[in-house]
Amino acid sequence: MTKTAFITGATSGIGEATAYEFAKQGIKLILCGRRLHRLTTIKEALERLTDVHILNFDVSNKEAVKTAIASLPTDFKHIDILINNAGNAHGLDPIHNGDTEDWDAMMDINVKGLLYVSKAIIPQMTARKSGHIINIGSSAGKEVYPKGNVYCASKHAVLAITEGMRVDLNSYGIKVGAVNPGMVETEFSKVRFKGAEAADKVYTGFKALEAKDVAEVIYFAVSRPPHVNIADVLMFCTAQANSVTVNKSL
Ligand code: NDP
Ligand code: 8X3
Repeated sequence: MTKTAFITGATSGIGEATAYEFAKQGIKLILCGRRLHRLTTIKEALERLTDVHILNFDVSNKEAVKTAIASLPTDFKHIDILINNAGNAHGLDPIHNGDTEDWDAMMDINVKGLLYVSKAIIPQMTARKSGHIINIGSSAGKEVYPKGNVYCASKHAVLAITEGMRVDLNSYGIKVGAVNPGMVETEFSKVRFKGAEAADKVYTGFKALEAKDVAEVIYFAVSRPPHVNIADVLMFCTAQANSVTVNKSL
């Protein structure tokens, strides 16, 4: 039977690449994000491959999340796969200089947004005793690097929530896992540095992961047989060994 996937943050980077990867495999898609024009363009491109519905909302707005998910048409209401991907880093500052607006954005989007979306979708999975949730964490959820403070905290929270979900949803047969990439060349650094020049330098001198590399791992996880759950993946580009060790001489 054709499966339906709900992907947050599908307007760019890892979420968009995952939408393409899933579409190639004929998975029906519900694509979410705040930039409507991007959603529309991606829907037009992917509709040749699969059925696509778009939802334009901010994951950090609790009411908007509920309204958007309640508005799904009948043929998109049954969600088999949830990819909680929406999120970003905002700023890269030592803790004593951090901007509270950035802190709010990261906790509201990366942590609370993930919870709001999950809360709206999990009840149908528990009712059916099936489903698959993949949360996009980060290497920043496994270690803390200088100036990463609150972003790292938000991704540590994503990992704790993932483990909590896996435990609480265990008796319902729902698969829960996390995919945790290191540096991926997407719009991520443009958002982190608010479009400033520093963003251009982040991926120079080495070959970072591409969004597609992560999307392929996500598809691998969702395409395992029913008895297999990929619980946790940490992936780096070859040049990266951990958050602070990147070989730029390869
Ligand atoms: P991008 O900036 O390319 O994509 C971020 C996506 O999240 C966009 O589609 C954006 O859509 C969406 N988004 C951001 N804020 C909100 C919001 N408030 N409501 C709804 N959607 C939102 O970055 P990536 O693809 O790299 O990031 C995707 C995920 O991967 C994030 O969780 C990030 O933390 C994680 N990650 C990224 C790494 C990297 O190095 N790039 C490494 C490890 C993890 P829109 O603006 O249209 O709303
Ligand atoms: C993104 C990877 O190293 O910029 O989560 O935090 S990093």
